[in-house]
Amino acid sequence: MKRSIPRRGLLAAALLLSGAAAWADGAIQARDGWARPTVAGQPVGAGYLKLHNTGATPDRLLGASTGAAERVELHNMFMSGDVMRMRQVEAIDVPAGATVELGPGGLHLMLMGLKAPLTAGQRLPLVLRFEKAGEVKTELQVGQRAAAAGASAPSHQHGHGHERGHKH
Ligand SMILES: [Cu+2]
Repeated sequence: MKRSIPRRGLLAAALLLSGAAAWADGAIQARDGWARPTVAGQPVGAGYLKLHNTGATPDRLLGASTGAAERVELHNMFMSGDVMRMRQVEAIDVPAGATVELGPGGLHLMLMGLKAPLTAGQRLPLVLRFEKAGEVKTELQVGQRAAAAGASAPSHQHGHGHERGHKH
């Protein structure tokens, strides 16, 4: 079973503008983490955040973990004809001096094997693992960030029975 997302989702992602919060100290900084609420029985959730590399060398996000899920995968979305699909990626590059945004319609954290539904207002501690920076701790706030930005975000965009087609 594959579910698809209308192309419209791309526009929604483009409307998500960055906030004004200050970055914390450290070569790699993470902020504005959030995750979509899920319903009972939904096995996976999606998490988003911004990564900023203040250092002079490129780094890569290799993985993440949270107590809320059995494991966290790095995913990207891509267009296949008129529908959007997702696949697992090995790492997410964070070039020197760059900010990389994980958001709806693009790169995201896939929370696999949720232990309980994610409910609005929850804060999920998250540990990011970078090739050079090592572990960076942050959190995901559960809520509807996309809706707050005026987008008609699909409420269940990661309900796919996960594709077998991971290419790695
Ligand atoms: Cu995904």
